[in-house]
Amino acid sequence: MTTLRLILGDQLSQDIAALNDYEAGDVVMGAEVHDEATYVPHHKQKIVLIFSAMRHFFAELDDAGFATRYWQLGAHQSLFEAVRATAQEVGAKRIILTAPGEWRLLDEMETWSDRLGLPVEIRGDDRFFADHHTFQAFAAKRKTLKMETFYRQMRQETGILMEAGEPVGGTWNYDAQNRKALPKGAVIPTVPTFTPDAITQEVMELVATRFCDHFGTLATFNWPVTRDEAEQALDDFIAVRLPAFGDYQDAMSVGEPFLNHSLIAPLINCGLLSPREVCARAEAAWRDGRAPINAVEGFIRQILGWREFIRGVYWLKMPEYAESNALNAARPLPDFYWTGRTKMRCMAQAIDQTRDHAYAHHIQRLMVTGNFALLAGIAPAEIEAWYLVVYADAYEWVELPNVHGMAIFADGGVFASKPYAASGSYINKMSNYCRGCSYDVKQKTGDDACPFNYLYWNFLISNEDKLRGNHRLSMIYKTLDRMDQRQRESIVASSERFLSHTLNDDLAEPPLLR
Ligand code: FAD
Ligand code: DLZ
Ligand code: SF4
Repeated sequence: MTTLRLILGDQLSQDIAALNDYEAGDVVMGAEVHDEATYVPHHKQKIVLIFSAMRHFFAELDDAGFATRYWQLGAHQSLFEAVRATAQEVGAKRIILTAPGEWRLLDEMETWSDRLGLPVEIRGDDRFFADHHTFQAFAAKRKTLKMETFYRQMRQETGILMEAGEPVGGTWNYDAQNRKALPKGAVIPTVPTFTPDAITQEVMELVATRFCDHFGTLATFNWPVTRDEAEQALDDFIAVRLPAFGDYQDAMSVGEPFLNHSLIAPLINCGLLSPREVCARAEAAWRDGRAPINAVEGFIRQILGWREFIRGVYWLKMPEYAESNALNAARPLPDFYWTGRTKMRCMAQAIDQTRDHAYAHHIQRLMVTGNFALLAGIAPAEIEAWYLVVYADAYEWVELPNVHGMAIFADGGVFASKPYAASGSYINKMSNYCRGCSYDVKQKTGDDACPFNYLYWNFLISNEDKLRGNHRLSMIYKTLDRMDQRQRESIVASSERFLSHTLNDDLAEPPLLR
């Protein structure tokens, strides 16, 4: 009996559940399809990464002795069509696949068995530490969902950074040691270079032609596309950037897109690296004395804690989750999110590097582009679509809760106890962006003032009915209450002027002249 085993573009691992019991006579299939490449117009680099990694992965499967059927772009419009054609071609009697990461695709795949007239087995994705049942059980016992509580449970369950049932070093969380700005003259570590081989070059030409209207630069493509390259990227991070990862996790610096970050999210998310091996490598670096505990714990918390927790929230709350709009935000996305042409230097820096590398680190996503969207009241669907398009690591299961819940508080606080709103002083403290900015971070209102300053207070004023009752904001509202009427009026007037006029006219020079 021939079994057809489907591997999706973000399931590129030989350990994937769908391959577990592969036997002679089975066929493993993959397909580059137009529908997946365009359900949002992904950044060009993301499509190159996925298609090139898929082509390399299927070549590795061939070498390892699997029987495969691989379809390059153009053969089939959708995954369903590709599966139907392959099932007919090989005479498949059943189909096995690993559950997709996104709700829309699982919803569709659940119709496949009826439409194909064949049994379709959808297996849980055991690349994650926690299955859906574990997260549901965690959530069922609690009124509020806290990442830290879940993270501690995961530490206990996995034994990662644990000794005799206790956290190593006697503390669960070293976050307080992870908030340094970059010192003047700091030497920025380099990231390795991955030169596109013939396969990647061919895919780059395909993407440049077929998806020429998608966002992003291709000339700067530097993502690993094979398991070997992904391992090199991980080795390099552990040796070079992990030791100071904790210290500078929240720092931002002009012209420095990567700092001490790992750049592995696109690789874990598409299957080239496994979260288990990444955590094991980081823990080993601490145990061997090659990296301090604040770096290693901080890094492992992102993967074992945040990444698992965010996925748990997604599957717990979808599909209704995406529909909420707790702050009734409705403003269209400003054009400068695509062009980078704004005088706000922090925004221009984050957007320019996003265009050039399909990458921005967490604090840029949360406290710069996300914070601006929150303060300006950008409609959830518009800003979420942007995040899903522009990053090489973007898949809805991880993008949506991070944007909808963490950055713009559109879920009303499913897991964030208050909105991550901040004025320009936070960005000034954590970066050197403000020094060369056209706006003055010290001024609170007026045309020259940093827009984040007045928009921050305007946000609190305009959402007062929804936020004043939040006990974590009580001090802030007390400060607001102490402001005199003129100050409040000036904040509102500056905000109205900026949001209705300057927002779309505030054009800086084109990126090349900046
Ligand atoms: P590092 O800073 O080196 O962190 C290590 C790893 O921890 C990451 O590779 C990632 O796997 C994991 N991680 C860290 N924070 C989170 C988090 N909040 N949620 C899930 N995993 C996390 N991450 C994505 O993978 N895809 C997304 O589409 C995505 N969208 C985001 C949108 C917003 C508004 C915010 C605030 C965060 C988003 N993140 C997303 C989380 C995080 O910003 C990225 O994982 C990280 O910037 C990727 O860069 P890195 O690999 O260098 O991470
Ligand atoms: C992201 C992506 C892209 C761009 N293209 C494909 C593709 O052609 N074929 C495929 O199997 N997968 C692709 N993917 C990844 C899927 O979109 C991903 O599996 C779903 O979004 C679920 O996470
Ligand atoms: Fe951003 Fe304001 Fe600083 Fe300019 S002054 S870089 S707009 S925070």
